[in-house]
Amino acid sequence: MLENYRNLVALGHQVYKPAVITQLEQEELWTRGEGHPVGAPLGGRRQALEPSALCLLCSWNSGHLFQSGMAEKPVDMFTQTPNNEDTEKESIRCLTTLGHFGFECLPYQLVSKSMRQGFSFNILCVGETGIGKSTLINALFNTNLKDNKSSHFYPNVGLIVQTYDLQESNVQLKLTVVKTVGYGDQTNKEGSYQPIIDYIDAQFEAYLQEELKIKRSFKYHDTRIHVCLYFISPTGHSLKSLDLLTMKNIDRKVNIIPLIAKADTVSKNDLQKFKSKIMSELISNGIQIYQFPTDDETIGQTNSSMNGMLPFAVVGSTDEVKVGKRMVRGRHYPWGVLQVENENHCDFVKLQDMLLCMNMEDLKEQTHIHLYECYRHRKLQRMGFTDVGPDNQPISFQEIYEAKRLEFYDQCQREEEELKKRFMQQVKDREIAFKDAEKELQDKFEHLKSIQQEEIMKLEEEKRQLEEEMTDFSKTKAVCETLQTQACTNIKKDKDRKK
Ligand SMILES: Nc1nc2c(ncn2[C@@H]2O[C@H](COP(=O)(O)OP(=O)(O)OP(=O)(O)O)[C@@H](O)[C@H]2O)c(=O)[nH]1
Ligand SMILES: [Mg+2]
Repeated sequence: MLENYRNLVALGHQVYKPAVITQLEQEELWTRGEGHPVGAPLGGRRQALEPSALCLLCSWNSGHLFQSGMAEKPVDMFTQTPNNEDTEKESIRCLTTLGHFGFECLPYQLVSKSMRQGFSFNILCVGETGIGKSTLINALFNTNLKDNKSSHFYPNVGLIVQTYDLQESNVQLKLTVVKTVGYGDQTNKEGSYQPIIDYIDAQFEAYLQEELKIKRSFKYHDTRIHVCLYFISPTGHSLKSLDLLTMKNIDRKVNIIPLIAKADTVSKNDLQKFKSKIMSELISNGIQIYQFPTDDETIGQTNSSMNGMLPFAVVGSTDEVKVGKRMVRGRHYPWGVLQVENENHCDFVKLQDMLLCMNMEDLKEQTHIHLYECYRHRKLQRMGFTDVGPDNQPISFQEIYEAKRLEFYDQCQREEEELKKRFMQQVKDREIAFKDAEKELQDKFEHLKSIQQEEIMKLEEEKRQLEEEMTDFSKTKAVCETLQTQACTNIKKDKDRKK
């Protein structure tokens, strides 16, 4: 990748000449005339060229770019080469080329573009509360980023995201620092790594969504995590189960650089043993940590030796301490001064060099081409996208879209049929249930009706009997009344007679 900073830097101090120039030099075709340098870019990096030489170069470029026959017979647009052989011999001067030509200057265009745009870098710091995360970041970037101390009483692990615009010389850096809060403070640490995973995935997802947008923003701030500095407690024993669990769960999502924090609290001998123990534990648990790339000629050897020194034992400090006549970054103890930037005292400088000076671009590249790619691959596959069809032949996005549309249409049809069937069945079941209920009600009605009929008949019988009784009673009453009247009449007659 041309944007690779290492390439740019490497090209910045390694000057290769295109083969054609070397050939031209050998053939001593260069002539020195009165012409001035033409189109010298980048602050004079390009040295004075003869017009005819430039013209030849132009022709050579044209021949390669457009496949024209011009290369065979270069046209000198600037000077006329004298025909007289003697004059030519006299005027021919051998020049060594001193600078860059044509496309060789491409990296400088990229450098100036990158300088204009600035760089961005995103760091995740995972470590227990108060382990020295903020101090180390401040020391690494030689700044004082505002940060508050966290409490040890958070119920869950959280993350704090802070973005800073830094400038060193004329290089601008947008630095995003994500730090854990409350990490390792809970009694139940089982899900402590989950917020970290969620955050990393969310940044991948945001990038993917931006990539899939029709109208993408070219000023998008990429927040994907480029490196995770994992702060290991300086116990001198071994990794804690939380360290293993977290690293195991995030190692396929982020470049992990393990650090032994507050390494000044461990003795030199213990530190060496601790480092070996940590590495063997990481290997036996199948945890992948970031390896500095060794395939680059310029930095491969240094990176390879640094890989053997992981995990870096770091000491952080924001204090300046006087050592002799110099002020150095360090920590002052009753027994002396620990110099943070002294390689005999700790691995701070190694970390700074590896992280910022030599491998920042590789970390970003690994994040983009491996870690993000894995996320993207899984996500798109889960969404049903694929690069090859069922017959293992390459398949276009359009074809996948069509196939998906048809599949979706079929699925909708199937589901509609299924729903219809289910609905009909439910209607039938309900109908049967209603009919059963209706029949039951009808039977009940008939039963009640018959009971009622019987009751009516009984009551009518009783009424008839009562009416008979009433009739009898009336008759008896009438007889009684008649008899009573007769008796009264007789008594009255007797009385009258007696008188
Ligand atoms: N001995 C020693 N102390 C350190 C080191 N780095 C930081 N400290 C001290 O440890 C304390 C906590 O440091 P911080 O950098 O605030 O730790 P932190 O991890 O950011 O803490 P939180 O953000 O609150 O979780 C401070 O008093 C630092 O001076 C170190 O390398 N060695
Ligand atoms: Mg802090």
